[in-house]
Amino acid sequence: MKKKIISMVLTTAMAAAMLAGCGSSTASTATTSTAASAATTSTASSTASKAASTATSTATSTASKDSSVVTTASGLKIGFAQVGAESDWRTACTASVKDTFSEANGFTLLFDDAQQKQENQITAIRNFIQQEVDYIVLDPVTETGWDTVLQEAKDADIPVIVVDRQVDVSDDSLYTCAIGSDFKLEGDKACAWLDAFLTAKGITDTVNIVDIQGTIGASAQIGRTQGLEDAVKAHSNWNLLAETTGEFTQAKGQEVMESFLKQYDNINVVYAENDNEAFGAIDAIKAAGKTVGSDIKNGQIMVMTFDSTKAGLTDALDGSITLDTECNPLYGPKLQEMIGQLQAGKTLDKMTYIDESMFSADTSVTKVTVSGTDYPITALTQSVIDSRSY
Ligand code: GYE
Repeated sequence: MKKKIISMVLTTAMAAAMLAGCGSSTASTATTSTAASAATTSTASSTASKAASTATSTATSTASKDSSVVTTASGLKIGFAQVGAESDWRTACTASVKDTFSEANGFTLLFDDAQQKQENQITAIRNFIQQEVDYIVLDPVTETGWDTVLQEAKDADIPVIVVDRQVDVSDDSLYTCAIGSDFKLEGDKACAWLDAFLTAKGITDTVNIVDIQGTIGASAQIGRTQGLEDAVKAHSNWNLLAETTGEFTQAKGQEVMESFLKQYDNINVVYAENDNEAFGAIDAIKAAGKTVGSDIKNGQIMVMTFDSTKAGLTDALDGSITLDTECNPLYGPKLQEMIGQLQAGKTLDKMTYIDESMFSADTSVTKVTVSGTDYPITALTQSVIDSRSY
């Protein structure tokens, strides 16, 4: 499935560095990005219903650099309902969670790979409830359809932490707290970059765009697609030719791109909603005898994408991908920190968004501005890629 073999197993030193980052502002070894950390947006507050009262763990509290209290919370049984193994991003996310909640760190982790099927995740959560886990961590395939099973978890008094993607439930007390990406912002930033890039290159003619969407109904798809659709509405020369899901996989991304290329001979920009779809799209473009790259005036097809895995950034360095908007999968240490805080009876923000960067080897745009905030574009070099752990 993967285009390139990349090391998903974190080295001991890297894992140690990540764990040492708990409670401080860095959970990633990447110099240009923080993983699950700094930028937090609070919409409401919550506490874990049973966390403080049933602290079966060895709750070792230490003061972190920013003087918040960090509890290691080892000794707990954690159920993790993972989406699947559809992408390099997902593999890195799984590795981060498994490394953090390892036996060596004193945890029992019940891990379930749902193969991108919500019904499998619902079954997994019911199994976690039966096994009386201390916490359920849910990375939901899609946003809707969680009310019943989350009510069951609540009735069993098991706190649920939603990670990466979000849930859309009628009663937000059905989960304790959430941490993830602001996917609409990712889409907005990518489109602000496209706007600035076209301006920098003096391109005012019609720009024909195709969108290879993620799994329909997943937060990552909803936000990224919405960002593009909003930008298309705001630009009279942006023409969205087609939108089709590539289900966040390389194989489906390739298939969708092949079909787009058969239907349209005027594609200028491919907006792939993750790296793996971009890899598939690049293969399809090359197989059709066309070239990928940023010179759209001269017939190249430009590929923009999301995730910024090492494999994605490697393609971005050679110009096959022109922009890669980061989405950071290293959630393990941050989840451990959050659980530790819940164990200590702390109140956590209901929603925490993580900070994310953007990467391009093309330096004609150095920053974009979205809703009054500036976001720098990191000029991609081999050392930027080498400094990343996924
Ligand atoms: O972009 C994609 C993965 O939910 C952010 O899911 C995640 C997305 C990520 O399959 O590669």
